[in-house]
Amino acid sequence: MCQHTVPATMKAAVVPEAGKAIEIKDVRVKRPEELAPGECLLKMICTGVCHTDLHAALGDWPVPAKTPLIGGHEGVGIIVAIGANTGNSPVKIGDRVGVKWLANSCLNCEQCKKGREQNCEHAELSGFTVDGTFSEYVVSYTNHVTPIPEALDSYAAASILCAGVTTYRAIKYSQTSLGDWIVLPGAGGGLGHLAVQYARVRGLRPIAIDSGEEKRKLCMELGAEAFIDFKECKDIVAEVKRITGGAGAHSAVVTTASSSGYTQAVDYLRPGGTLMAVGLPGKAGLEASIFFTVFKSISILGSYVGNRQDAYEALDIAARGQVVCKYIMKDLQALTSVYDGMQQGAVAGRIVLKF
Ligand code: 8ID
Ligand code: ZN
Repeated sequence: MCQHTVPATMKAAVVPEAGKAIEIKDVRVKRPEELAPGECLLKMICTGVCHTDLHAALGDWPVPAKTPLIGGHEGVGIIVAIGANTGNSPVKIGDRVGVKWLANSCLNCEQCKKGREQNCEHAELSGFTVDGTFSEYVVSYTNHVTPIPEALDSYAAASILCAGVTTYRAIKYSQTSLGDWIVLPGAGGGLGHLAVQYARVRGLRPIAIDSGEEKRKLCMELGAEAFIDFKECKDIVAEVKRITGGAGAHSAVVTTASSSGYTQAVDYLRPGGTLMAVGLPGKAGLEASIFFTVFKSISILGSYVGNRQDAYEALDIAARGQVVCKYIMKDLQALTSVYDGMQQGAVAGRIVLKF
């Protein structure tokens, strides 16, 4: 039973139609008695803002989001209700949990059983196919919400649920070993600044690529061994090779929202290197020389968020203080200006909205 009094309406940031201005308005809250089995209602504490939310609001991906849409998929809240007849819930009312991009999956298909829950054909995506975390209350799913470790405050935990999980998994599968060089285009952004830190936790040597003094300072403080300003450097390939003693890097994990972060990667990787695609420009192809991809035995891989276990592991590392999200806190009303800043590349680290 729900002890919390759930109000009739809540403030939410609504995208009325792809590409249209966001409206902050009152919308109806689903009643606890209307929750389906397996659903839970969260009273939100905060949510991070990911560049994916901006892609979704603009409609610039080949797969469209639902509209009207409440975006957001890096939120932390308290469970205030669970649908009647929910069997074997791993969480209970009062638990502090996170909502990640993968809101729900069937857990029974081949992809789910292989641990690639994010590729489940029945997957529901927070802030994309179902309403997300840019609202005071959120409906999510008991099987997929992520318990937040006690040692981690909610604001520090929020962006681990997407930016953290995603970079944690991408680096885990980047085919790198202790002491390897890893290039991180987009390192000053939300995903990138966590990638620098997860790379260090794994014993890698990060070369950060991004632009501007603020991002340089952030990346170097977080453990990058070198920083390349992509707007100033005339020859990024030569610079990566110089830093790595001539041979090039072992891996590149690209988290830029534009395709430009991808273009030099095959050229600055050493033979046997791995290009891990993470950033999601909607329309660009991957321009890689077939000849040198073969000749240098390059692996090109894609990495898409993470499963429930990745979320647990990424949060656990953060709870032990090894990875720290650098964020600025704002109100939900600031979302449009946050998107403007993101589009200009002016956000170093993350913005977290509090409720
Ligand atoms: O599962 C996934 N693969 C996943 C999960 C979450 C997010 C993918 N994403 C995608 C987002 O949809 C987006 O396309 O990753 C991308 C980055 O998300 P973000 O970190 O939330 O975006 P940001 O904070 O704006 O950071 C992007 C950084 O890239 C830099 C910018 O300056 C910014 O700091 N950048 C750009 I744009 N072009 C660059 C370039 N050519 C560049 N850095 C280096 N070289
Ligand atoms: Zn995201």
